[in-house]
Amino acid sequence: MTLDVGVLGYRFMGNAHANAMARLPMFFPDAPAVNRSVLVGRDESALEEAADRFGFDSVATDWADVVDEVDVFYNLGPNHVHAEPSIAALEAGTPVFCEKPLAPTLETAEEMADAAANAGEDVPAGCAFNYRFVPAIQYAKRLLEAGDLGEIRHVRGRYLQDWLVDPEAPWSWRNDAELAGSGALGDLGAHTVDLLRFLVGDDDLAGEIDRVSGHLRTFVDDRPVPGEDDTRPVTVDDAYSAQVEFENGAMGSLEASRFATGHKNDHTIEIHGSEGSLRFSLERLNELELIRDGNRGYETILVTDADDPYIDHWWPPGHVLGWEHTFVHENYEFLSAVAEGTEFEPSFADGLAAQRVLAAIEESDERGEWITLE
Ligand code: SOE
Repeated sequence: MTLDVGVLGYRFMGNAHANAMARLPMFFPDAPAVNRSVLVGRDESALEEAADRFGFDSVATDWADVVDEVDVFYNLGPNHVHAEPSIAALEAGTPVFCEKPLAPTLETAEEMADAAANAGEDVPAGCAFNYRFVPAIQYAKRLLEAGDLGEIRHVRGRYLQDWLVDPEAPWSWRNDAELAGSGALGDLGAHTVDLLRFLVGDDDLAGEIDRVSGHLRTFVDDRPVPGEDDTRPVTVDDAYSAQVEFENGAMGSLEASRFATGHKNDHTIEIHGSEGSLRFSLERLNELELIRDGNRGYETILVTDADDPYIDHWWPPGHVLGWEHTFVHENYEFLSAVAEGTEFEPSFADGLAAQRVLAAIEESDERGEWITLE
């Protein structure tokens, strides 16, 4: 069986997912066969060029012509186009893989999760939180599930970038509340919240995030519009921080910024339990730092052994993996779920759960008080 895939979006994420699909037959021969069937976008000439480069058979300028014609629909467009095409695809019984954050607002995320629930369990609806598929993160999850860190007390997550530190950096949809929903909070904080839910969200670890106290800040209010002699207002946050409390009482602190000078894509997670600690940084994604067995300092584990998650598909031990491999792994899992008609995680329900935390952080900032999640 070959799955005909339709993909909306042909820029950064379109490139990353098309690359992943192209790698599957070579490195994951048990993955379902995939035909990169149709690439969807608005600018026809840019679309044609991308389709040629990414290996798609055809292009379309209207997603409505595509969602019920393909076996799988990927929604990799900007946040404000996540809801309508994804819901239409699910209503047509077409499985959907949608980029994060699930939606610009909590309300639209709820509508998307409802559409996924109505489509049924054999129509997977996945939210593309790719960092769950870093081998070192999956290794960390195994340790946590085995109870190696004991009772979870502290959880820290920060995601630092610096591409807006220059006040002359151009305005884009990512700076607009209508188009993006939020700024660093949704774009980067969504990844952190999802990773923490993945790692410690089980009831016998820390559980879900229960209440939050958030702080958002915009440092530069207007930015130049590319190709125009004008500026546009920035209506989203440039940075956020939050204190959170988990169901089991564990304390968390979260942070993300687009103004962290010198940090390009630095996502760091730290967890302290009664028996040990762990630390992960995306800048050293093949490594996991661990304190166990009463050690007084961190030991560094290189997560590239044959029996480490996903590594047997790639290279011999020590031959490190990179950022793009996370997309191959998530595409493998998602497309396998589609072929088998089984559930996939992270699902739209996971996307919605992350969105609830983000919305509470925003509400807390507005109201100046802790918010308890419902
Ligand atoms: C933003 O700069 C961005 O591209 C995010 O949108 C991605 O989700 C993240 O993985 C890298 O940074």
